[in-house]
Amino acid sequence: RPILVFDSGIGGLTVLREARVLMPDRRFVYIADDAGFPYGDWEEAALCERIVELFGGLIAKFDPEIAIIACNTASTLVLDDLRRAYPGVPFVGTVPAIKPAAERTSSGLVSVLATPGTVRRAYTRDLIQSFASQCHVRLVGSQSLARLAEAHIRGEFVDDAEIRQEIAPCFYERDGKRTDIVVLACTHYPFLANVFRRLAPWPVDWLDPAEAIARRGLSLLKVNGTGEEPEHGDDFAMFTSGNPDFSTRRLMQGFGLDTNLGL
Ligand code: DGN
Repeated sequence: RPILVFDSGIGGLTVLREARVLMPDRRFVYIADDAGFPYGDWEEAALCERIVELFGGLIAKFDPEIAIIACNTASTLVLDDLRRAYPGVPFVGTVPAIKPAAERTSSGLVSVLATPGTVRRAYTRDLIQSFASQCHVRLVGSQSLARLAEAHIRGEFVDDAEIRQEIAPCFYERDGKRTDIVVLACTHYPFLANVFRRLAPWPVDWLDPAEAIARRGLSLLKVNGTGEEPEHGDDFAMFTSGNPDFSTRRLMQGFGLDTNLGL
């Protein structure tokens, strides 16, 4: 039974990357809901309904051992509904790494860079209240960064000025102190981490939760380390709800992925 990794686009590949390192004996099925991309602008009830319905088909088709929702915008909204609808499947969510950021910050000034959807969620506010009440947390919702990350990974030109403008609100000062941690709270953003580092007005810790998510997945497996690795080529496949254009295909092929459109 495979491990299912789900995102609205290619962002979840940043989690898949870590998951494959930690679980080399497993087969992975990567699902990109390209037809629904971007998730940041969706109305909550409609997005919830879409994802729960999509999973009905995915579970019937793949019978996954576990499912990793490698998307903050989806996880902060639908995890409870998914668990209720499909109690036989262990779900791992990806939610903003606010708790680790609060534990790690020295200045007490943290930013959370996410999609507008994740920034709006009650779930995100609750995380701040529960785990970061002693810090100052600024939520920064970007309309365009997920799209820019997709363009960047396809090798298209991405304007530095546009990215600089999107990350600028993450950097702020108070009482002579300044932001020292920015949480990457959208799985697309680690693809741009080097660009962020280059354009940042001062160095900060860019917190990527991918490895922690993969570790959580590993902890949910019934049998760990069968000792048998799947044949190369059978170790993962990628499916999209959209219609991958040439460059997306090329990207998938670059990752050694099967561009099967059977959704
Ligand atoms: N990668 C997704 C996330 O982590 O929130 C969302 C990207 C998008 O659909 N805008």
